[in-house]
Amino acid sequence: MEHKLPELPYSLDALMPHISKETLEYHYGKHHQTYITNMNNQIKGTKFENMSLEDIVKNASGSLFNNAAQSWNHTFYWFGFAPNGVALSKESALAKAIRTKWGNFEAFKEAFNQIAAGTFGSGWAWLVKTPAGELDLMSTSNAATPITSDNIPLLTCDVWEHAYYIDYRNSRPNYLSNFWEIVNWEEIEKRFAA
Ligand code: MN3
Repeated sequence: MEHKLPELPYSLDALMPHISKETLEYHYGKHHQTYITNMNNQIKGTKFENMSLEDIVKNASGSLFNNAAQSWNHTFYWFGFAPNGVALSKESALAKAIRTKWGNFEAFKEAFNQIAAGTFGSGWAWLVKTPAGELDLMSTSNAATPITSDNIPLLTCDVWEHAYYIDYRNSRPNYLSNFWEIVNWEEIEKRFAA
């Protein structure tokens, strides 16, 4: 089975000015595509050939794990965005869960930013739902992903330099402050309710 780069639900210039068209061209069109191409080459003729992407991530190791997990992580990242973002509905179950855990939305954002800024080198910051149904934050290194754990990912921020170097150079904090402007909370709420 050939895995394909998923079509984005918005155009390549739709996340401007927070993420440029050039970043999308490289990050989605080249980096994400390369992970998928590498994975497709690596699964040919192996037991992984007809597995879903999630099953490959959960069963592979080494280089195949890295390419498959990066394929999955990037799709999850892109689908968490909408042009100019969609606000979190204050009375939603997710908004209530955020207030239960962090007191208010600003404190949650601050805690998430700390996890994202504190991720050393390349990795991902995650808001997850734990098996107890509570919210938590995680940082993963390189390609590592919560879908190999019992936690259900809800929102992620790619903190590899390739995610922000074109737009923000070395300033991960500037990228993070713009990240919040494009989060599609309607989608994150759906993931929380699923
Ligand atoms: Mn990336």
